[in-house]
Amino acid sequence: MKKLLAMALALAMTLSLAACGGGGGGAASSGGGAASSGAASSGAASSGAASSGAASSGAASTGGSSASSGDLIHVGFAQVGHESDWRTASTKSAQEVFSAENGYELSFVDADNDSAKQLEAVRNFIQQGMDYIIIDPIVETGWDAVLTECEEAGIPVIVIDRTITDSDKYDAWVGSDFKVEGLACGEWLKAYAAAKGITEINALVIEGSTGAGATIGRTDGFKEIADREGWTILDSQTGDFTEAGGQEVMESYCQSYKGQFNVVICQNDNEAKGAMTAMDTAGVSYGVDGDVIIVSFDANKPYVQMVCDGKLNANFECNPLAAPTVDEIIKTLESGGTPETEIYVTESWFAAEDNVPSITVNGQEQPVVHVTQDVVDARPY
Ligand code: GYE
Repeated sequence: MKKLLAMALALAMTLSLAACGGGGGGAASSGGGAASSGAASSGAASSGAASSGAASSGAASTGGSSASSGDLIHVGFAQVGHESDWRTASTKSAQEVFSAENGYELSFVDADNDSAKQLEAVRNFIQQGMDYIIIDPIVETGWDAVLTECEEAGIPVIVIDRTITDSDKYDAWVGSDFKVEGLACGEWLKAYAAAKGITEINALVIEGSTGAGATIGRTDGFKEIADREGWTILDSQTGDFTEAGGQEVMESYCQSYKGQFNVVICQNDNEAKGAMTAMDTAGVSYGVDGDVIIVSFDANKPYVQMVCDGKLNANFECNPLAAPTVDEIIKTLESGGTPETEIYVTESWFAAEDNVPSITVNGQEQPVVHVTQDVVDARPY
């Protein structure tokens, strides 16, 4: 029996060692399941069960047609923009779920990270008499007037992803607890540094877009742990959630803080990619074998692969697949029911090494997934 166990262990180790080297294959099934279940937030889970169906056209089609095309439910979606891989996954999921095949007609507007354009899109949706309006708010504030107009027009509003803090005139919100993501990042870093014998943290933060709920929550959460632990945050500047922004900020950090930093916190995957390019150019090594610990948020598949390959030390998931839950909310409203007003999507934390198996966030123990190729292969986006 013991021998069998040892053999199984050896096999598992071989598989997990070989795993991130590429290929991976479908042999080992351990680990894969852990990828999408996971600890993070409370509330209802929205897994990535997006149904298939023809994706409607890409960017910026406000759809001039009236809301009454047959029996289809006409939904207007005012999306943030197309700044990141996360955003692409969010848009794709919405286009798949709100398809004609599923009983919807989708009017999709890409607001190109421009708040004025996003407000105008919502006002156009009101004019067009949409049945439902979905908003992923670029910034947290400035919403009460237009949401009042939606209310007066009798159009239910569902907010996804980023939060609105200056109005409660919407029917439901589906998204992530961004502060928990920031706290998780801090708690993981604390445990990781302890495991590695690192006693001093000098961190650089590349923030997301200014005023966005995701930026505010991640910044506050990480800072709370940094303050508690007495870490130094050398600087914190916006990279606007883009690869180019991350690269630009990191280039200037590499000059200003040469030799002074040992941690880089990127508030999304695309910024992390840009930061890596800047560090490559500046001759700064990072990741599992490097001098600098680099972490990211979002955990899109290519970036979980980077964790697997040891280029990123950790990645804190933000699940972009809200659309299936919005579909459920609309069905509830259609049948005269009252949906839950706040629904948190399920998220996991991913690390390149297995030295921090779990962390405690807000008094709740949560697993940290050690990334193998199977974990990467099981990622839904
Ligand atoms: O992290 C980033 C995107 O609002 C949570 O926006 C979202 C953020 C996500 O551009 O990649």
